[in-house]
Amino acid sequence: MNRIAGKRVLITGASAGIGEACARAFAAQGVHLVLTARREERVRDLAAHLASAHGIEARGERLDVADRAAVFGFVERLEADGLLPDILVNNAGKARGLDKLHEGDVDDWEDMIDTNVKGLLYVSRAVLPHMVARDSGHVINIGSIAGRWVYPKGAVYNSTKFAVWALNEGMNIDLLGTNVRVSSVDPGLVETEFSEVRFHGDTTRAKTVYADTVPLTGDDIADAVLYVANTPEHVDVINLVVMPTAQRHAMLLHREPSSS
Ligand code: 8X3
Repeated sequence: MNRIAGKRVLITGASAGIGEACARAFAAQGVHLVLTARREERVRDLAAHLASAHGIEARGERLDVADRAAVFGFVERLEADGLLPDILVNNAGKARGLDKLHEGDVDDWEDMIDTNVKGLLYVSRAVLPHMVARDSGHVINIGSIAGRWVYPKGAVYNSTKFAVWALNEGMNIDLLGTNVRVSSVDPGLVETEFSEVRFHGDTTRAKTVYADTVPLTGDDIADAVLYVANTPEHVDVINLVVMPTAQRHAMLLHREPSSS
């Protein structure tokens, strides 16, 4: 049963990976789109393509979620244009670097904290009051298994995803008594641009992360996000952890070289 056709979803970080897969999945269900990313051309092209392919309304706009003034200005414009979302997918996020804490690059830390924590907060703070006023809406935070288990050299990225876990729980607590739902979808290993970004464009190193195993795809996570979004209003999926069959813990990944 499709309970979301005709609703509007705002997806941050929608130019690639999980965000792009979510955009395609929602569009296929007849959900109108507001797509944002720093790569403006990609979200504009994706929005135009999905609008014509699925007969939905779709807007693609440049937005850096870490830019506080831009986020609040953007949501004000959505309100003025009658485009406030019923569903918010807080997807924009990144890892930068994989280092022992005492050797870490402070610029990498700032980048992760600004996007993964402050960016998610800005977008949520701008959108949630409208959902509370309507007594309806759904925030879906893309967390990570990195927010459940700390792994070597990941302390700062882990901390940002532990923060997402806490914010997801805190938003739920603060919204008790309303019909506004808050969920997190927490992926394990997903093959996207994630590792290329983490390793500052080193594609060879990025490929080794996914070598000889079967990671999740962005589409696998989009499936989970759609499931969460499509539950009836009296159901609130608080956390949904999704991992590859080849991974059972952040530190336990099965690799098996193929014979070909
Ligand atoms: C992505 C999952 O374990 O590669 O957030 O950090 S992991």
